Amino acid sequence: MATGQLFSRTTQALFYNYKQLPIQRMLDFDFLCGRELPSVAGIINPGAEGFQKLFFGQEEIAIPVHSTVEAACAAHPTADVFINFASFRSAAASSMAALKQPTVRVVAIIAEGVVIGPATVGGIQAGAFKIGDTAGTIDNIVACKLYRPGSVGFVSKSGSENNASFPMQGGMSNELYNTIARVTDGIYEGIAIGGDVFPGSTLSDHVLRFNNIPQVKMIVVLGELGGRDEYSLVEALKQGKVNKPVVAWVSGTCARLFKSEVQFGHAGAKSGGEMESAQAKNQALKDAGAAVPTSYEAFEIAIKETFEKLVEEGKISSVKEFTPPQIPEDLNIAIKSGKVRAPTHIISTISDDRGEEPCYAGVPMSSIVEQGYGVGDVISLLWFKRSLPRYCTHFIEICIMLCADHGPCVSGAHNTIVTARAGKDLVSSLVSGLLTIGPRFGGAIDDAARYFKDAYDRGLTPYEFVESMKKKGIRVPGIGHRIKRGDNRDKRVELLQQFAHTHFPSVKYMEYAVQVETYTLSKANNLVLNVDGAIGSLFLDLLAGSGMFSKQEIDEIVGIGYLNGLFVLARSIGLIGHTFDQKRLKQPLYRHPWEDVLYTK
Ligand code: Q5B
Repeated sequence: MATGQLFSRTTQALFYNYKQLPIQRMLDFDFLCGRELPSVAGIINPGAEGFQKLFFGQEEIAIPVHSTVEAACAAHPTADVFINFASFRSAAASSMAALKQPTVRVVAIIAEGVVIGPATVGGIQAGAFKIGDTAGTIDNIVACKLYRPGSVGFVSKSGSENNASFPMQGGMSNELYNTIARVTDGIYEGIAIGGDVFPGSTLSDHVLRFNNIPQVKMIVVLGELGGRDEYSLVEALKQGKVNKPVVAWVSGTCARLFKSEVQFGHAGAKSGGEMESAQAKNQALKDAGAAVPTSYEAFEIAIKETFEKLVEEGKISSVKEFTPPQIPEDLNIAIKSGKVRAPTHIISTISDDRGEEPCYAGVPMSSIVEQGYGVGDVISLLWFKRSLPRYCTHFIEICIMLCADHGPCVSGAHNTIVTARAGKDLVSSLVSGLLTIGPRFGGAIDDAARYFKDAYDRGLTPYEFVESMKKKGIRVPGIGHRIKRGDNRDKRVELLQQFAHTHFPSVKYMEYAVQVETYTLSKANNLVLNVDGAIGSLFLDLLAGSGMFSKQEIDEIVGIGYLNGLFVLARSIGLIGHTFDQKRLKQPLYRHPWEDVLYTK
């Protein structure tokens, strides 16, 4: 790299703090310039490791993420620029860590308010390398022809993109990039040193650097009131250290219109004493040989005249122009602006969390709370996509309460207990219990509803129904229990039946199930209507009697099999309880006793 050059087309940076947008803008700039190597080699995101996906043109690339500055520098020894997007709180520590690395040559600190060094928007070498958000949008970069090098070295104090508190300086780098592109062949390199009190580099540092870069034919300087930085440039000019034409302007001449000292946008930009005024500094630069206009408005003309003179003198030959490639637009932005349409990959009809508050089947959360909805209402919205009458949602809640647990000895609880005692977490313990729910245990509700409905709707007598099932070798779902008997009925079944008798308009399916039970009990004392059979038959009555479902919808609900969901949901409550119970009791690993196993050949 030539003396004075900070960057080249192969420069790579380490980027501190994961900021998707500025990194993507750097990569978009790379693509625009036709760089082959992405300018960001690695990202440092304290505490995180892995990769971040970003676009390089149309392709996605994975940029490595490191948790420390040291690890990033070790992994990318040729990345010699450190771009620090840390907050002002952590900017100092991370910058110091970078400065200690032998591989790091340039540190750009974006944070404002650190006083020493930072508050720069960055810098750019046209056609080669760009720091973060420098020069704004791709449209602006193209308009300013920053995708290919020109002949102007530009250094400013300000880099602020949109500094509302100091409109004279707000976005000044961008404005000057535009101005320079309009009246010259464009920027070779542009640097904003930052507006804090003690910048990491000075205006004259960069002017002297530009003086050594052969491609830079003229230098444009934009200073600002406050501080004495411009005087080191005055000295350099007086000592003849700069032999390229310098066009300079120190902004902030309006400060004299204010009666008291004024703090402009940057920490360093306050009017201070006479020496630090914009007028004094402009005069000193002029006296030292810089072209200094009489006002900011005349700055553009001064730049133009200086450039045209260099062209006349044959010191600038015409730039090789090329049309930069189009940066593919991000899909989300294109969709938002209505330019493209894209198919969705998921359809959802039950809930929506995009608005001000989440909605269940169109009912906002606030209504659910304010109108005193219960779990049954939420189930009716999310499962059945409608608000069911109160007796229906009450029935659902009773099902949930009655099926929440049935002691530690049933399949599900047993599995959960064994799993919890094996030291597994809540979800594993819960899931191992839930996995036992099926045709024999708790998961017979849907089949009970299917078979009872089919038999009843076809007008089969209980005898015909049970015997036809026997012929097919199928146990009647909803009938039979391991411990309940004809003379020891399941209380849960009785409670559900009582509720339905009181509140349901019709209980025809339940009555049919009871007739089936009467027949099966005549065969064996354990063949009672069990809790699955009671819920299955009663839910058929709810669906048919509530007037809220069409015949087709009822068939769909029974066909898909919604109703086992009631047992799964309910029993999760108990299984979670069993997990906590075992953990609370600090129960050791479960081992089944040998005595309880029949060992046989
Ligand atoms: N037999 C539940 O059987 C059980 C028959 C049948 C015709 C039937 C059995 C069954 C259908 C599925 C069902 C839900 C496996 C049950 C639940 C939740 C729970 C659990 C809890 C809780 C029980 C003896 C003789 C044999 C069989 C015949 C039995 N069931 N015939 N239709 N349905 N039911 N499940 O006691 O001639 O000797 O060969 O599969 O509805 O899971 O509390 O524990 O809240 O946690 O083991 O309530 O009924 O009887 O298999 O020895 O059979 O009866 O064919 O006849 P058992 P087995 P045979 S509620």
